[in-house]
Amino acid sequence: MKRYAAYDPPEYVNWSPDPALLGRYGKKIEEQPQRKAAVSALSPKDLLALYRGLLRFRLHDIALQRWVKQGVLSKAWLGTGEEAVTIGAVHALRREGESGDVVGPMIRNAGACHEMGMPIADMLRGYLATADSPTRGKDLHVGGLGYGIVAPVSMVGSLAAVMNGFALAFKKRGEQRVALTWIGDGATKHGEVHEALNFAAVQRLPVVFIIQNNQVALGTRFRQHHLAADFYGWGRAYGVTLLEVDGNHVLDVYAACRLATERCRAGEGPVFMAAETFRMGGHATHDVREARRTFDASLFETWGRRDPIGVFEEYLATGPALDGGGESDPAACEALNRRILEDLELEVIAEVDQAAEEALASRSGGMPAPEETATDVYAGPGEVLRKT
Ligand SMILES: Cc1ncc(C[n+]2csc(CCOP(=O)(O)OP(=O)(O)O)c2C)c(N)n1
Ligand SMILES: [Mg+2]
Repeated sequence: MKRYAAYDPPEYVNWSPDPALLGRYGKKIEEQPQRKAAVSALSPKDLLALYRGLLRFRLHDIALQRWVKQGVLSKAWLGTGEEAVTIGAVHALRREGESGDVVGPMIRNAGACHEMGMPIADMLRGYLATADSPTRGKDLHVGGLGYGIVAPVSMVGSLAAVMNGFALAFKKRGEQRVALTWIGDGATKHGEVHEALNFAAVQRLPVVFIIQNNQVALGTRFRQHHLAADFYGWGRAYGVTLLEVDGNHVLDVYAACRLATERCRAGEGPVFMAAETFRMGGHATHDVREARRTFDASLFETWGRRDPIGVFEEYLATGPALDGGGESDPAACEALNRRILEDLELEVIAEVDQAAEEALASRSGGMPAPEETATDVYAGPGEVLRKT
C-alpha cells in the first residue's frame, strides 16, 4: 500500500514486513480451531472486502488530516493503527440496513460507518457541518439507523447502555439481531459502563461489547488508570464469555466476532471481547507531539511494525490466489495478488478523493441556516424543541 510521509506515523512511512511477525500472524488463526473455521469460510472476495474496508478507514482519516493541514478543519480524531478492531468486527455482522445488526461506534471507530453503508462523503460532511450532513451541521458524531448505525454519544461509556436498549428490544421481539459497540480502555472507568455490562449479563442480552484497549485515554497511559495487566478477567467478573483478541489482526477480530454474534443469536449473549491495540497518533490531530512524549519511542516502533493494514496486505499477497483461480506457482501467485491489491487500492483512493470533493462542494452555499439550530433538538425527556 502507498505510504504518506506527510500523514502517516513515521513508523509506517518506510514500513516493511517483519517475517517473524507475519509467521505469527498466520499461526494465530491456525492455533484456534473455531476461529480457523470462521476464517476458512471466507472467500477471496470476502478477504478483499476486509482489505478494502481497512484501506477506506485509513484513507478517510488521511483525507481529514489533509484538511487539518490545509486549514479546512481545526482538528480531527483518527483511528490510525486501530482499524482492524473496527473493520473485522463490522464485517462479522449482518449488514442489512434498518433490519440488520446495529453498531454504536465511538470516535475511534469511524470506519464502522462506511462499512455499514454510510457514504464517506456524508461522514466528511459531518466534519464540515454542512446543511446536508447527517446531523444537518449540528454534530460530527454521525449515525443513521437506516444503516444500522447509532450515532456516537460524546460522553464516553454512555453508548454501552444505549446499545443494551437496542439489544433488549431485539430480544423482546424475538429478532435474531445483535447490537455491538466498542468501549475504550479509558471509558471502562465510567460507572455507567459497569451498569451496562452487568445489565446485559443478567438479562442475557444479544450484545457484543468490544473493549478496545489502545493503551491510552487522552494523555493518561493505560498503566496509570488500570492496575490489572489487561481486561481478560472481566468476563469472569460479570459471568460472561470473554474472547481475547489481537486488535491489530483483522482476521482474529473478525473470527472472534463471528463466534460472539452466533452466541448472541442463539440466546447465549452477551459476549465481551478484549482487544489489545495501540493508538499510533495523538488523541486527535492537535496533540500528536504530546503523545510521542507520553510513551517510550520503542512502543511506537513495536506497534508500528504491527500496522494492521500492512501486515494483512502481506498475508494476502503471499497467500492463495486472490482471483479464486488455481495459480500454484508461488512467485506468479504473489505477483498476481499484488496486482489485485494495488488495483483495489487505486479504486479506494479514487473513492475517497471523490467523496472529499463532494463533501467540499456541499460547503458552497450549503451551510445550515442559523434558525436550524433548534430544529430536531431534544429539550427534555421526549420533547423536541422544533420538528422539521
Ligand atoms: C464522560 C466523559 N468524560 C470525559 C470525556 C473527555 N474525553 C473524550 S475522549 C476521552 C478519552 C477516552 O479514552 P478511551 O476510552 O480509552 O478512548 P480512546 O480515545 O483511547 O479511543 C476523554 C477523557 C468525555 N468525552 N466523556
Ligand atoms: Mg483508549
